[in-house]
Order: sequence, then C-alpha cells, then structure tokens
Amino acid sequence: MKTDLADVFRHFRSEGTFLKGEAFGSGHIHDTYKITTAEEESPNYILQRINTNIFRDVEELQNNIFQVTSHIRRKLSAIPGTDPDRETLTIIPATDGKLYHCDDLEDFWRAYLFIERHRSYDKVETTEQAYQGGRAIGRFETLIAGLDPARIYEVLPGFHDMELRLENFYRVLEKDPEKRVSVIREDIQFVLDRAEEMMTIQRLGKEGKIPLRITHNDTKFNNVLLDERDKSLCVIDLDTVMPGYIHYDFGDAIRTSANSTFEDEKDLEKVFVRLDFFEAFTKGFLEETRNELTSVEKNYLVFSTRMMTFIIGLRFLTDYLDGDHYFKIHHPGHNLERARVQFRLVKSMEDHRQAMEKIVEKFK
Ligand code: ADP
Ligand code: GN1
Ligand code: MG
Repeated sequence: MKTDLADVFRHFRSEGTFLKGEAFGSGHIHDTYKITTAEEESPNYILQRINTNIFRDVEELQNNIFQVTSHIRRKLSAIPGTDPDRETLTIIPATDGKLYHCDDLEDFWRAYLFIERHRSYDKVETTEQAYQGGRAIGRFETLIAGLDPARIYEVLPGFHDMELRLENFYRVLEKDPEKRVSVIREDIQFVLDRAEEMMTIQRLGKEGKIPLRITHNDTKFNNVLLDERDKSLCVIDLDTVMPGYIHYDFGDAIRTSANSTFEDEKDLEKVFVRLDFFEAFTKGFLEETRNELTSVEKNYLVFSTRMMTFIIGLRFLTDYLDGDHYFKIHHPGHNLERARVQFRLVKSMEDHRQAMEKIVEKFK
C-alpha cells in the first residue's frame, strides 16, 4: 500500500500546505522524504519513517535528539554569526506535542526542517570538501562536549563494541542461515587475521587511557551537509549520539571521506585510501579538536581509520550472511560488495600507514 505522505504530514506542527513528497537521500536505515510546501514563504520539511527494527524505543530516541539539538542550539546562539536553523537539526513536533507521530499501521514518523541550499555527497570529490567535512565533524565534537551524559539514553548499546560485533559474526557464521559461507572464505580469513588487533580501542578505554566522550557514532560523509559553496554547514543523522570514543567518529568519517570511490564500488581495483583527502579532512578536524584531545587519543587516530572501516565491513558481511535484514540493499549481494570495499580499504590503509601517521603528526 502506498504511503499517504500528505496524511502523515498533517500530524505535524508545520507551516504551509503539502504540495508534494518525494523519497530523498541515500541513507541505509530510515525511509526519508522531502516534503515541499505550496507557499514560497513556508519552509520545506524532511519526513522520516523511523526504522523501529533498529530503534525500538522511539520516545527515548527522539528525546536524545531533542537533548542534543537543544544543547547545540544553545552553544551556537552564543557564537555571533551562526544560524542554528541551518547548523543543527530542528525537530518539528507532532500536533499532540510529541516528538514523533505513530500512525494507524504502527509506523513511527518524525519531521525536521529541511535544510535548504545544502550539498550532500556520497563520495568526496575535492580536497576542499574533505577539509570542510573535517571541520564540520571536529566542530560537532566540541559542540557536544559538555552535554551531560545523564541526559542521553544509550539507544544502541555496544554499537561499536568490536568484541560484540565479532561474536555476532561468529554466531551467524556458525548458523549460516542462507548457506552463504562458502562464498566468503577469504573474507572470513581477513577478519580472523585482524580480530585481535581491532580490539585495541576498547582495551585502552577499559584501562582508562582514553576518555569516554559523547560522540556521534555515524559520521559518514553524507551525514555532513555542506552549504552551496561547499563550506561546512551541519552534522545530521543524530540517532546514534551516545557515549563513545573519539576514534569512532574520526575513523568512520575517514572510512567514507578518504575512500577513492563509493562505499559499494563493484570494481575493487578502484578502492584505495586517498591520502590527499585524508590530509585535508585531518587538517580540518584537528584545527577544531586539537586542544580538546589528549595525546593518547591523537596517537590512535590513524589506527581508528582501519578499525572503523573494518567494523563496518564486518557488519555488512554479517548482514549478508544473515540474509540482509539490517541495511537496506538495492540488489542481491549488495552487502557483500559493501563489505569487500571496506576490507580493500583497510588493506590500503595498512599499506599507507606510515604516510598517514606523518600527516597526523603534522597537524596534531
Ligand atoms: P539514515 O539514518 O537513513 O541515513 P538520515 O537522517 O541520514 O537517515 O537522512 C537521510 C538523508 O536525508 C541524509 O543523508 C540527507 O541527505 C537527507 N537529510 C536528512 N535530514 C535532512 C535535513 N534536515 N535537511 C536536508 N536534508 C536532510
Ligand atoms: C548506516 O544511517 P546511515 O545510512 O547514515 C549505519 C552506520 C553505518 C552506515 C554504513 C544506525 O548509516 O552505522 O556505518 O550505515 N547506521 C546505523 O554506510 O546502523
Ligand atoms: Mg544517514
């Protein structure tokens, strides 16, 4: 049955009349629509059907986003020349005052102000974009530092816990529900060869050598909006803001912004780490965070790029084995293709490790 977007939209405290609703963006999790209103002076909106297989407690999820955006808004309003309606998300409450709307089919919806005149990229094209992405993420880290962790509900516990992700992979491997194990022999070996090293960040955390912060946890490049001149504008997709290590955000951002090609490139020969993009992103990121980060944190930034690329690859691979229930796929084998791109990128990062360390050294 086709969703009646006009009917859903009616339940939000929006301005203007519904003109049209179209699928928007390329996120892997929610169903996202842009709602255009009829009147020139009324804003447009983003309407999202929340993926409740993943986010089971919508009330807590939305409350988190409200806490995060309110905090950022407060901080921005103290900085002259900023525009909070463009530099952070604005939740549009439902007509009953809730931060979401539940329809008759038990689908949960939320609405945001549409951030106009933005640019969003699935793949970085210029060093300037990478630099601005680094600034955006770096600034986000400093904006949310100081948010009281007690206000944040841990929406997806263990989200980047390597041990848990590995256990989960081994469990699905054992069951092999779709009989796909034989296809991924080499990928399994790739995982086994690196499993131990990949637990480094959690170990440092447990030993108290790096601080637990509030982090974004999903900093891929299309979760950063640039403005019409490709300048840093806004960090979106705030579902996973939770306690975490800085390495989750830096690593995940580099996984996408320093990838030479798309996350699901079929030709693996085209996949490698772009050192020029890595340098530009790192420069922007450290300009914003240099004074905030400890030297131990800085020492593991390069490692984090391999770790986060590995863990997302592992999640794609697990989902492939499990029958593709988590990430949206657009054709059979899509998750396997994504996993292989990640692993190829890890390999390239291993090969360029020294050069990457030198770059961090230069800007830290
Ligand atoms: P997902 O978790 O599925 O990735 P996102 O919240 O990232 O969902 O939204 C998907 C896409 O929709 C984003 O990558 C971006 O292109 C677009 N988008 C989301 N929120 C806004 C907004 N407030 N203004 C403009 N575009 C947005
Ligand atoms: C998902 O929501 P989106 O598409 O921005 C995923 C991330 C993965 C990413 C891989 C909640 O991000 O963890 O890194 O896909 N988000 C969630 O592209 O699982
Ligand atoms: Mg997203």
